[in-house]
Amino acid sequence: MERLGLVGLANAGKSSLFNALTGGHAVVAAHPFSTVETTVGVAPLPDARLDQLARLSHSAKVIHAGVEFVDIAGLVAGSASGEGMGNRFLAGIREVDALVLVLRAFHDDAVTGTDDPLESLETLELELVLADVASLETQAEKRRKQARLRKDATLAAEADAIDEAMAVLQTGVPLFRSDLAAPVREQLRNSFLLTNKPVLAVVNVGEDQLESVDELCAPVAAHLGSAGEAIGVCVQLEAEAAQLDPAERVELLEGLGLGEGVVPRVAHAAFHLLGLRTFLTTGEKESRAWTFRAGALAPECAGVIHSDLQRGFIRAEVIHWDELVELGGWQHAKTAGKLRVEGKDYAVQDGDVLEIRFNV
Ligand SMILES: Nc1nc2c(ncn2[C@@H]2O[C@H](COP(=O)(O)OP(=O)(O)OP(=O)(O)O)[C@@H](O)[C@H]2O)c(=O)[nH]1
Ligand SMILES: [Mg+2]
Repeated sequence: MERLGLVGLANAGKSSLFNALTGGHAVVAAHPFSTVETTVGVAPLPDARLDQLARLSHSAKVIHAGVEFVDIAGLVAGSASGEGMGNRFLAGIREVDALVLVLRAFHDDAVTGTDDPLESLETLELELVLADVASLETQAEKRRKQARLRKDATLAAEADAIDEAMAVLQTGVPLFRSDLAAPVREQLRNSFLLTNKPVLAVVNVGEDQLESVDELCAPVAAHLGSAGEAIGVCVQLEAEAAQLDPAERVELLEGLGLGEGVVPRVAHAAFHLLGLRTFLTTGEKESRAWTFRAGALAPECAGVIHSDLQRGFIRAEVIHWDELVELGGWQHAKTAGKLRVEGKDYAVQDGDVLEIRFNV
């Protein structure tokens, strides 16, 4: 399962965001480096489509998809060379598939550190870049030598990609914000770089800044450009809301004009950042969202439900969720001849409702 890492300077509110996302109880404290061990949790992926299907099918249970987050130790200027939690944060970041950069904007005299989100982003980028430069320095020569000894074109291409990456990193630009071509970034996969992962920024605003969220996010969004989106969240508020029961939570958030809160949007953006999609199944027993990798074919998706369904896959009956809702349910869709029959090479789409025919 792919994971996102929460990455940020000490006291940015990473653990608070983790708790808001997962309803968890990671240690939150006003002092820096309160997070020492990495904590893993699953954030539910709210899905209005699923709720509609469940009503339509009178499902006894509704099961949402989830996305995994890791709360990582905080970073300070100098982390790449071992300051603060140094290696701990580096190892934590290396193991995740995408990064959520948590940038503090809230003011609080009791909490040390900068409240300028762009400054935080620049510090973070620099530390990640320095760590990548250090790791490539040890890899470059080795890869070149291996390529020569084994007369291996793949290794030679990797060595070239390393040189290209190095040239970018040495200008202080992280790979996620560079114009390095996608195939080159793909060739760097074996180099396990920190800045070669997709990113998303969360700007952590205070309750008193709710009115100016857009202004606070703008410089971060401009800096990232097409590299990733910036979402403003009042993390502390939503972390507190996450501890309440659902009715109270909605009342609190709606009272502040936050709707269902911004955290579900973060979970969705994160899910997409990992290249993940959901297909749906619905019936009286349950309506459920299942996770698959964008581009996956029907048998692979069947295998997400159960390996037997993949092994014995015959065909899938498919309809997009909104059409199903419009037609008033599975039986109606069937009678109307609106269920498509798809075979082994059908690429499942986000929001498809499936029923798998199989035989083992
Ligand atoms: N006022 C205010 N305080 C916040 C907000 N978000 C987090 N905090 C406070 O900031 C401090 C740090 O929050 P944490 O969630 O522990 O931050 P962290 O990034 O996990 O910190 P480390 O693990 O120590 O690197 C805590 O005292 C939080 O209560 C916020 O939106 N507003
Ligand atoms: Mg923490």
